[in-house]
Amino acid sequence: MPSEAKPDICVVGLGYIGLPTAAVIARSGCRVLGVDVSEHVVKTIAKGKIHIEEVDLDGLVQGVVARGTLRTSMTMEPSDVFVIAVPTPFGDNKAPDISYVLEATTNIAAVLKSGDTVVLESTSPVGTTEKVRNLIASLRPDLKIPGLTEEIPDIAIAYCPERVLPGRILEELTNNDRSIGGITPRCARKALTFYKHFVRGDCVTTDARSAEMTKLVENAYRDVNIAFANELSIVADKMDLDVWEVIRLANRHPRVNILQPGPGVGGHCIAVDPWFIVNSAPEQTPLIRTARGVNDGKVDHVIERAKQLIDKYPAARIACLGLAFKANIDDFRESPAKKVAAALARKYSSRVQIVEPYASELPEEFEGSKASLIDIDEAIENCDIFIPLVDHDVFKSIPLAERVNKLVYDTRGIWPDQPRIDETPAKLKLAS
Ligand code: SAJ
Repeated sequence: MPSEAKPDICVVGLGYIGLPTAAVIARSGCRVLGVDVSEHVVKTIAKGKIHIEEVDLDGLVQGVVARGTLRTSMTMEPSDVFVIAVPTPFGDNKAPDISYVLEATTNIAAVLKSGDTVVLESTSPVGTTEKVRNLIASLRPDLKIPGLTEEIPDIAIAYCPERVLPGRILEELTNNDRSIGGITPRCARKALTFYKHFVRGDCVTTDARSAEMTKLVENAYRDVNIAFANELSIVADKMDLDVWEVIRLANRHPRVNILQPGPGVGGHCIAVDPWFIVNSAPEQTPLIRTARGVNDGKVDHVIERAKQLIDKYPAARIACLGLAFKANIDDFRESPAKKVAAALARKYSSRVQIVEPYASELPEEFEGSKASLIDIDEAIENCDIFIPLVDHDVFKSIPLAERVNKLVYDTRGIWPDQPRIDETPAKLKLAS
């Protein structure tokens, strides 16, 4: 590749991170090939369409595909830079599974040439980038491999985690700072040159293991802090305190910033990544492990409290507000709201109605239940008990006048002006 020319890029894995990354790189003027094992994904994107929802992604993908800077394929092709953005799930034993990373590496190794850079972006246990390096070394003995040669290596290998927030991915892909961990300092510099094509934030170089750990630490930090808020909310329930009021007041301290309790922690990152640390150092991680337990346990606590309320009013119709794993997105993966709503739908059948403006039908968890998906106006008209599970803006904006006659179990604290349940006037037409 001539030094002044834009490199050709291959992004492996076109999911929630890979597709936006491929599109943003293509927008910067590089020619990008997106590779995925799913024919549906490859064909959808080739038509300029998208298979996931993310703010402004549809227009961007349509544009770069139309311009020809983003192509897709199920097969790897030679390129200058390879970005691996495939899933790293974990099994029932909470052990990370890096087989997709190794499979992608095997396919990349087949087309690697001297001068290429390989960057792993998938959230990975510490040491994975070295495994990628070792696999390439075993498959391509003809190449001089970083860290394994005394000479100048033929290729560069680095780890650079994404840290974008769903709902703000395009903005954060360009503006967030990046940690770039090289197998060697030279590898980090090569990867940095690549990221500078499309990242406006600071790109900070380090070693691969530190960069891997940084990603895990960021999400474990958030998980532990959310667990603190969730534990406080369980304590407040026991002590009959308003946790939102307590947190609001405590956060006026200049060095206190407690996060928000909720029905649990969802999504594919924060509820998963802490286990990668626990798995690597089980004896040294009681806090991180306990935080996971607190956040997972919050779902059951919310289900139990909801049942206690519902059981007092056998004729009441119940509206569960929200299924998404967090506000203002249509992502229902590992959503605590979905778990709570589905458990209530199983128990209370057609008494339960679901309001989720981001869903066109109920997810499979509701199969066999008699719950139905209704809109918020219908819920205001017909339902007696409101259980906000997601803090979507559309729910937050419901004025007190429209919910003053409802019994509310507010798991997200979206309506601070709502009368407490025990203050709710007995004007509800409920057979109790
Ligand atoms: N949540 C609370 N209370 C809070 C904040 C969040 O209950 O005060 C819940 C949310 O409702 C949701 C879950 O936690 O169920 C996770 O939401 P989130 O907004 O905290 O994070 P994600 O999963 O959307 O994205 C995280 C981000 N990591 C951090 O903020 C440290 C993002 O920057 C990462 O790129 C992303 O994980 C990832 O891909 O790893």
